[in-house]
Amino acid sequence: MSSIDEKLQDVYDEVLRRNPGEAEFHQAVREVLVSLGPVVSKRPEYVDAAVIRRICEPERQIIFRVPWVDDAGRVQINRGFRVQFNSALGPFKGGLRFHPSVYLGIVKFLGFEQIFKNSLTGLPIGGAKGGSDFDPKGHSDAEVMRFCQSFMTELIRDIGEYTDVPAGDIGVGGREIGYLFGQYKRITTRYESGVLTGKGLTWGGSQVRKEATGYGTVFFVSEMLQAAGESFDGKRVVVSGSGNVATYAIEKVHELGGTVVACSDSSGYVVDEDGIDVDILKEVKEVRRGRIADYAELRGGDVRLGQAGSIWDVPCDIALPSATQNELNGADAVTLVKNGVTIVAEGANMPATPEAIAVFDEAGVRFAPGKAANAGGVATSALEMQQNASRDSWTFEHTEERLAEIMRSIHDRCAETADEFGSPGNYVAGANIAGFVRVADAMLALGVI
Ligand code: NDP
Ligand code: 2IT
Repeated sequence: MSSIDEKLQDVYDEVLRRNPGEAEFHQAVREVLVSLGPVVSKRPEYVDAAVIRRICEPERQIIFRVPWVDDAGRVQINRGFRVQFNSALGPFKGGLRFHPSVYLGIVKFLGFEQIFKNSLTGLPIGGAKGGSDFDPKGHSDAEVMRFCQSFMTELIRDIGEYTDVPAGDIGVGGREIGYLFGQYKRITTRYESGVLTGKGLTWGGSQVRKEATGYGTVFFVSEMLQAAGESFDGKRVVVSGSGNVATYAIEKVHELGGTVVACSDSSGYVVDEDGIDVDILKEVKEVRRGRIADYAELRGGDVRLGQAGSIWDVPCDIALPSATQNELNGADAVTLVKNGVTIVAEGANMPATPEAIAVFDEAGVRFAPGKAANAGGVATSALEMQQNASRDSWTFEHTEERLAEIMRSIHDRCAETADEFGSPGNYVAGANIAGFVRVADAMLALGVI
């Protein structure tokens, strides 16, 4: 794995010292610092004005108690977080994750990634992330509603259309955003649509936001293919996860002529050689809130349910890890390479470990990092904010075309920046540098704040 430039080593040491025990945050910072070596050689002012040190320290971190009453009348306590990382480019923007694994280190890694991702979109949005260790799985709608109302009752002090605009992430979809927005509206007595994105279409949401992250990831891969004179036609694709990002990535791969032969959840994976049936997947996941085994049962036929090994054992041309961080390790990467993978693009945030990325680099596999490949979700959130601000709503076709354009421009900017800084074909370097420079220049202009 590559190393950190000596001019930046003390920045990284300081991050380790100030944020003990936050392994995912360290990993995310390290990856960006490794890419910035060639930038600080050309632009020493980023080091002199402590821009990089400042970018590694969140502007504000909020941790709060979330008490709620379950269906049996017992009091439950969860912990809520919002890390407002950087607002040089616009109001803080980023999702909320509800999952039992959530702690400060996860929220910080996601918030840090969000700064550069949001910058890459070219839209005026800063970076943030939040969430809770609450697990919506296994709770009734009424419990989820009471939890969301309690969560918003605290979070409300720190968000707003011009300050911080949350959205969904793992465990937070349309249902949760609805309960959160309802409570915000009730307490403020204002219909301030622009305070949250990912809203339903009848109450301020945007067309294509639900589909945007998965579709955007596939548009990004389509650009990578086109750059090499290829297309999705006839490609065998594996997508991990079966949530929001995975479902719509599968849908778009099929529209573009590829076949997704496997997907998963935390209980296992399914292999469907005829192509995953997206209608059945939606029925299982969006309607029944079921497990991946239910897909195999509903679909019938030759669908294989994999519980041993991993989804990365399934041979494919293109892999789209779209579940969670560090779900694809070095050994998985070796298997994928042995089975002939040519492109890996991250639908999830940081799903490939540094060891896996090194294996792909070594083997000449084209690799797209999440902060570029999955930026379509937050980009369409910014389009939702535009529609809310102008009290307008656009058609599906127009919004999807805007998304496709944004993904094209992110792809091209990453490729051109990688060339400019001496790493042709390296989308990680291109994304980190292009994302960083836009934020860093804004921070220089705004002074030491
Ligand atoms: P969902 O909650 O809709 O789906 C998450 C999927 O990943 C589920 O299939 C889930 O399985 C699986 N998963 C989650 N945690 C784990 C785990 N610890 N181990 C194994 N499987 C796991 O979330 P999204 O689809 O929205 O998010 C997926 C990824 O994409 C995340 O990394 C997220 O940060 C990222 N992302 C999301 C965006 C969005 O707009 N929603 C935008 C950009 C990135 P199970 O149900 O069994 O837990
Ligand atoms: O990781 C992400 O980019 C998201 N979860 C979406 C954030 C957003 O504000 O739409």
